[in-house]
Amino acid sequence: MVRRNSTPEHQESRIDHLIENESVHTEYGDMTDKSSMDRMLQSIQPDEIYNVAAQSHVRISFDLPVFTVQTNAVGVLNLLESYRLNCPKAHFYQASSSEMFGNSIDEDKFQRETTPLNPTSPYGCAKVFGYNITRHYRNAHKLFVCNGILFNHESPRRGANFVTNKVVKAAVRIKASLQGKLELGNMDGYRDWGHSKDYVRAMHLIINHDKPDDFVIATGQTHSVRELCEYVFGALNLDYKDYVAQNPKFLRAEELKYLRGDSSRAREILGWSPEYTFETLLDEMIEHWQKIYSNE
Ligand code: G4F
Repeated sequence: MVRRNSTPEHQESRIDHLIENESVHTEYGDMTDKSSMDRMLQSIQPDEIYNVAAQSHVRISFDLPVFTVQTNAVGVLNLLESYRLNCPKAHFYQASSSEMFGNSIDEDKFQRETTPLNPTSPYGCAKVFGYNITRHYRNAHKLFVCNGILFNHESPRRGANFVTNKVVKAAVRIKASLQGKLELGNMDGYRDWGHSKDYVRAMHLIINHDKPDDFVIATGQTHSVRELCEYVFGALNLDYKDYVAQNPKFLRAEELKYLRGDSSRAREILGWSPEYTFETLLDEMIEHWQKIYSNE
């Protein structure tokens, strides 16, 4: 499902290669327009529904709180209702998020399926509603619906206003003398960063498990934004301290300080484990931007 965009070239640009070989078919729809989902689900009668639609940028959710809630919370309810009424035999996956934990941490310094939800952003609050309404539809209507509680997942395809790709792109440009400095927000936040390929594999395992359930997906390792800068600039033989400055415009009204996920249940029950590490993920992203700038 794709949203209408005033520049049609941008509509499907990131999946052009799939559309060209006809392995993907798209339809116009919008999470705030239930009629668009009714039309699609009635005619397609899907086996699996993955809801990964969201206003997914946490800092921007402070600027667009109402839109974020309409899309990330009410949008989930729209889709669940349309699914319940049009194709209730399908399996349904909801993209829940580690942002829902906010600053809640278990005593052993991990977050897991039983950790209380205590969100610190409009995005996190909306995701908590999406998570709870999904569980409610499972209990009340006996539908096959599940939540993946995914920690941060990245790849070269990540938008460049998220911190991993922002840092990698800037460091490669600085190395090539195309840029002088990099401005960031809070450098002392910790995140558990994994690779999107590993996490999408987990989504498929969750939706195909023999019973509907909720699973945390995470690497179990955590690093600060400062450590991320140290690694990326270091890989290019640069010292991040010479180039990185703080700009308050990238700070958040409330910061989420520390994420580290315990994905033991997914590992034991689904047999999932990540193939990428923090280092191999970042190496792949560095190589991606180096290729782009060496061509230019
Ligand atoms: O890359 P980020 O913007 O990701 P964030 O906020 O953790 O959210 C991502 O992960 C969530 C899962 O936990 C998803 F649900 C969500 O959709 C999204 O994919 O920021 C990561 C960290 C934060 O601590 C932030 O404060 O980087 C810090 N940061 C420091 N300077 C920055 C910047 N983040 C961004 N985007 N831009 C900066 O300049």
